[in-house]
Amino acid sequence: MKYTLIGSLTSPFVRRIRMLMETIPYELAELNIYETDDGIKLNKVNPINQIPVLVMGEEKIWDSRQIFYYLNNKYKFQTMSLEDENTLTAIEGALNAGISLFQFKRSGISIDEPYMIVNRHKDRIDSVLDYLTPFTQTEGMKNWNFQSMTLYAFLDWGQFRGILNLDKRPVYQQFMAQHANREIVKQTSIPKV
Ligand SMILES: N[C@@H](CCC(=O)N[C@@H](CS)C(=O)NCC(=O)O)C(=O)O
Repeated sequence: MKYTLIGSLTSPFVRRIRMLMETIPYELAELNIYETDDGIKLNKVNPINQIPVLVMGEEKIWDSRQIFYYLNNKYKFQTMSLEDENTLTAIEGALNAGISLFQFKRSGISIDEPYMIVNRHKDRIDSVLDYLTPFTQTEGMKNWNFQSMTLYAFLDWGQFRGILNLDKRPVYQQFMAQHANREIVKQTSIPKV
């Protein structure tokens, strides 16, 4: 099967799929949706206009969690308990909140003002980080699976975009340090320019 992954080098949703596909050959079709008109091109392959998109011949998958289920079913990376599904949903909730905050910033809307929507997103991120601290301290530290890939992609991107400050969250700093030297983490690192 020939895979093309449409995505950017900064997107955390794309990065978790690149990490998942460490041992699967694919071509990365790079887009820059925020700084160029690549979003217009993306519309033609994904009406939701979001990345990643996995293309397999005529078939496409428009959502990173769907891509995970498809590939996991085929390559049997890991089993998923209900608890694992909830962990993934929690991290994605925080990640979506972070992306909204980033989009506010890019739209010139201050995220330092006490707007209700801004506070909802910030509170969600804090709530998820509080909830996931025991997971991060134990399983997250030990296992490199789709949950930890997603968490790593979120934390790294959140700091890169100035959305997250982990100074008061040593467990998350340890988690980052624990996985930072993995080859795939280094290969998919966010370009700093
Ligand atoms: N549920 C989607 C979310 C993907 C997503 O939010 N991607 C961001 C980039 S990190 C995006 O394409 N944003 C552009 C937009 O929403 O306009 C998934 O898991 O694939």
